[in-house]
Amino acid sequence: QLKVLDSGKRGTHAPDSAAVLSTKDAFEESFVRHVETTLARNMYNCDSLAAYQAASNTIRDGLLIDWANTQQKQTIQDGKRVYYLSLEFLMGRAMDNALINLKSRDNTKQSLNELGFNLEDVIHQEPDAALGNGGLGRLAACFVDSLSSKNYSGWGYGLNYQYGIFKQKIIDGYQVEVPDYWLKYSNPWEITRHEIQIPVDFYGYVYEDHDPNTGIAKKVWSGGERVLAVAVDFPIPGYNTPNTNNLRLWNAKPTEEFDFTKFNAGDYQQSVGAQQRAEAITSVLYPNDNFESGKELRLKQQYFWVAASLHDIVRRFKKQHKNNWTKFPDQIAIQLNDTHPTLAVVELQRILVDLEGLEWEKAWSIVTKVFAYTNHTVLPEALEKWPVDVLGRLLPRHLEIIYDINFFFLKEVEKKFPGDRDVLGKVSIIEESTPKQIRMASLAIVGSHKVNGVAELHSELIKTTIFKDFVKVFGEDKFTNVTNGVTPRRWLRQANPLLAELIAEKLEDPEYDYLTNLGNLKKLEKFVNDDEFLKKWDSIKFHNKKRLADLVKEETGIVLDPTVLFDVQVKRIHEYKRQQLNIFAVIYRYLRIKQLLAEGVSLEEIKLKHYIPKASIFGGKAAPGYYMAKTIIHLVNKVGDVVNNDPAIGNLLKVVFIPDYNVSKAEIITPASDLSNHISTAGTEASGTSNMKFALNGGLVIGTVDGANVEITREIGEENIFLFGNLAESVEELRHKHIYEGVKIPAALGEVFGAIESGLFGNPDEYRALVDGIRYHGDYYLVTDDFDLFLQTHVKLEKVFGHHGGDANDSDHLHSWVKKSVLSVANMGFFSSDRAIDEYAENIWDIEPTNQ
Ligand code: CJB
Repeated sequence: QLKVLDSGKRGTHAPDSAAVLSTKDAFEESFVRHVETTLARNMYNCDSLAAYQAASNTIRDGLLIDWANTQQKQTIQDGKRVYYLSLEFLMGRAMDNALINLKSRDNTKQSLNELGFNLEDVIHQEPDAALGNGGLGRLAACFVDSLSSKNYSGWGYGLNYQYGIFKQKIIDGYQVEVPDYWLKYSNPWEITRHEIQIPVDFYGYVYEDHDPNTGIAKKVWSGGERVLAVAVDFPIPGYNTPNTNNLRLWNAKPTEEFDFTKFNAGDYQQSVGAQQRAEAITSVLYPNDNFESGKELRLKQQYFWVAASLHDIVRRFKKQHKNNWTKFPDQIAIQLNDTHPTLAVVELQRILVDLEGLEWEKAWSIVTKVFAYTNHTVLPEALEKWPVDVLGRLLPRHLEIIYDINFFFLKEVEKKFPGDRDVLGKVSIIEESTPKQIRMASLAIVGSHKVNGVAELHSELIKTTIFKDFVKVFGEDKFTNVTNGVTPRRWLRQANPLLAELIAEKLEDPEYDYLTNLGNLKKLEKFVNDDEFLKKWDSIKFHNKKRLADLVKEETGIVLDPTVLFDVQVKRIHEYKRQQLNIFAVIYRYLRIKQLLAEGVSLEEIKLKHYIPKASIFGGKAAPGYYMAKTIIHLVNKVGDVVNNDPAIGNLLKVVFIPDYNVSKAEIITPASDLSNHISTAGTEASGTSNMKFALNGGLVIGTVDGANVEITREIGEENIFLFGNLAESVEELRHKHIYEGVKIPAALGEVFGAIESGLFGNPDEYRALVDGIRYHGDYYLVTDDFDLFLQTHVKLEKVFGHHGGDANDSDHLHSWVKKSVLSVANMGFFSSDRAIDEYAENIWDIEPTNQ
């Protein structure tokens, strides 16, 4: 089968994607063919949606050629491959990204023009693939892009949810969730592999049997419910390389068995019940970020996904290497993206011991060489635990194996710390609570050879807090750091084409090679005193701000003046991310402006002496069950209603909540920000990745000393970022103080609370929990401790921004703010996800790029 390439006619196929995508004739011919055959329409009856479908099918044809060649090449080279297991892949739109990576954007744009379409309109027809909640899922999407772009052999494995993250509507200032049925039209980017169907079992029971040949006892898992996992593949093109990896997502389908007893008894509804239950497994993404709700269906999703993925991996291995199990860790690395796929550890042990007949120790030594685990949070509410009885009912054999893993592990710990009950209790995979629970992070650590955090500060924190007892047991070396990164293809070239072009020109890099060598950005530093360059840079920001103002107008009706400071906070809404701190500061600003006006100070004078004009722009979804986050959204919207409709304020202040923040909107918002907020309570944001995207697009950052802000500061220089707030090491003490001495409300914040309680933003009862949580319940996220520091930092940074007024000749603004913007971009090379993937490859996976 591997000889296909030189086996006569069977080996004749297009050499690469270029065949369909590099000339206008080829593109147009394929486009028309797809309109007429795939879509069964004609060119006279072809709207933008049909044009999108025909264009994407054409691009897909090209991608599939590269994809097939890549798979064949990787099989022949037979090198080690990494599998990235993630319950979320927040991919966004595929078309523009594919065109950029295949370097076919210009040709496609021209071809579409000739056919009477506009590329931008066509691109906008595509729904976002929103199979993720936020940072964790978007990181996975950046990582698969980098795996392909850096020529690694690396697949993603996940679930193909029918409903991705809900769409957010804002009605009367409240978040309303609407289902995201993203597969309304057929999805041209997915290829269903009907031939790859893997049975996955649940429930049932375990009995002991004896091997008829050896007489050795073995465990058999039997009975229960069977569901089929059907593979759906998404080709992932690399940038400027034919290397095209695979993202394989699973669909759950019923087996063909059908309950005829019930059917014959006339209960048709009941007889299809099992079928419906099967499909429910992959129907919806759980909409929580940094929170585990512990629902049984979620556990079912996890096992369904890891069982299908592992059987697929093992099947592929056996095809090439038979039962040569010692080779398994030389061929395969599996990365656990958070604890969600931790059952994979147990499942591989089960496959090797129960199905392949390996001895426990031998199997376990293979398992621990294969897996590595990434931790993304220290928040206790996000750490996964499953009640023993729930897991035992769903997966009886797995529960036994977990107990065995724990038994052997604790025996080793006991040897190292004889008689130390305390350590044993702390590292045990089983928490002796009522009910007993399985600690998934502990299982992931025990089953992996490396554990990493996602930014330096976070990786240090996990070693000294949540995992400190494991450091005692395994030593420091098992714990490492890989700072996150973002793909510059999407987050610079695609989101900000004008800036990407200016950079290419300055770097004398017409092929945009810097997009895979992001360190080259450093060369921008030498233009930092070139006024012409600074003006051009600033005019691109202005253009991007107009683009965002258009979006805001369309979505909310609010008119933004693009000359004012755009102050942005877009991310999931969470108390620890502290959107409340931001909106409280906005309220304070409004109250002060009103007061100055009341004292007879004119708007012009306020602008010159007190506050520069600005727009505070918010966006982000709250988990549907997260009351406090929803309250914050409501407050932002109500503050917007008051401020934006106050004729006395003019353009001095606007407050906007952009509904339904998603990847596509982020591509418009990110390049348009002057300033973005990354203001989590120190020690709570593991890394953050939007901070990287904003800085890479020339937006300055206001942030706490948290997550990747620390490394961004190191790279770009502390004079180019606005840091404030208490440090992670003070957090514990401040929380104690709040509890034992009471919370002290700073005067400015007191005024804000007063305004809220006066009913200025509607019924104050609506905000009671938010305000009282700070005033009476310990202010867990330290809003009171950082509020004045936040205000002071604003005074400082707004001086630097100056009275820009959109005037490209404002030399103060140019030589202060814009210069910082350039220096920030010039030093962001480190935060490419290519660098992150290279670090994983070298330090964790032990894989090399493939030959192209
Ligand atoms: N993260 O998005 C999530 N969801 C979780 O449940 C846990 C963590 C985020 O992961 C990102 C990627 O590593 C981090 O940048 C971010 O700080 C973290 O909150």
